Amino acid sequence: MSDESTEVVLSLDELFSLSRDVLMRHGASPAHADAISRVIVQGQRDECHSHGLYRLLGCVRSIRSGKVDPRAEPTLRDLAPGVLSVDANYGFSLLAFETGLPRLAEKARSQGLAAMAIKRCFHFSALWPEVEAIAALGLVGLAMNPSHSWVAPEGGKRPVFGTNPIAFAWPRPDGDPFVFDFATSAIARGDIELHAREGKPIPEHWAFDRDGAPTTDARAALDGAMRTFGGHKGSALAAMVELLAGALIGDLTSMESQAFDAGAGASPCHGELVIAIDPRRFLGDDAADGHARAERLFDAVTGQGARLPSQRRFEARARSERDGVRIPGALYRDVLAL
Ligand code: NDP
Ligand code: PYC
Repeated sequence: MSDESTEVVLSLDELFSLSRDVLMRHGASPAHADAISRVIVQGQRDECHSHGLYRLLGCVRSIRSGKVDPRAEPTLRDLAPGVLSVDANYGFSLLAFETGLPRLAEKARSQGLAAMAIKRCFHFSALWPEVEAIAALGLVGLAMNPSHSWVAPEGGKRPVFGTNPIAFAWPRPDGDPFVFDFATSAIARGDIELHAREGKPIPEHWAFDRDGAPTTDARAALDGAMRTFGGHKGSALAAMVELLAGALIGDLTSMESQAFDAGAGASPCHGELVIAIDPRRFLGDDAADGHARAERLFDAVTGQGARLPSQRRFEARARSERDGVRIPGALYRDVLAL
């Protein structure tokens, strides 16, 4: 079906129920179905189309591949005063994140800074819901993970890195936090997939075809190599994510995750590194001053007409909470077929 132009409007509750029903029908435990559906609803609500309802298709494909355990229960381990790990036991990542978050926050409050290694998880989601959840607790959040080796290093043409997102959130005393969340590739792979689905060309700087030539054909890009954002800078950041959220935490790099998949077509399986920082431990009685300084910085950005990252999302959120979410007709039918 190609008529992505027709749309279906659903309330956030209707979307949550739809997602939950589909996941439970495919064998997900209620805990996984809830954790996944919460994030799928958040993605669609904030009009992050590559990481909203579209992801449900990948979740079901991953379950059908037999690689994921959709009922796995995460296990939490304290590794050091400021370090914990949550083993997803080959389930999806989101329940592992929810399981570890309270302990991560507790450690950050007592140590000033704490890190959580999520291990052996199937990962399909955007990271901003996680760093926003950390900021909602008054903490600074940072998260990153590898994916599959789809991205060529700057200067090369063969895939090595994942699309390796980095997300950051800074809590603000009033209103929404300062949040950014981006792939270290020129664009998330999910966006190229959506272009392929809709038969739309992509910008030439996003990817090479399998012969190493720049391409505007989304399918050729998916068969070839994606490019990093910002040339050598994105390339170095992508490598950092492989090291911090792969080698350092004892989990797979994107090349290893791709090999582990062995052509099954499941979501990438690897680890994730999540860091929480308590500003009060750094600033003590001067915490308000630190926040005031941050606000002056944000004012200097918005005061000249530039926007803060996530502002588009927060506006979309308000719209969706009021009017419901819009789902492309073809996507809606694909989901109903599940
Ligand atoms: P985008 O390039 O769409 O956006 C990146 C960030 O930049 C967002 O925070 C966005 O805010 C902000 N931004 C965009 N335009 C502007 C602007 N003009 N001024 C200021 N800020 C701006 O994201 P990507 O395609 O790189 O990634 C999309 C999603 O894919 C991410 O959420 C990421 O987590 C997810 N992803 C997940 C992976 C995984 O392995 N799980 C792998 C790769 C990506 P806003 O949203 O408000 O526009
Ligand atoms: O869009 O690049 C992506 C992606 C990879 C894993 C989940 N999303």
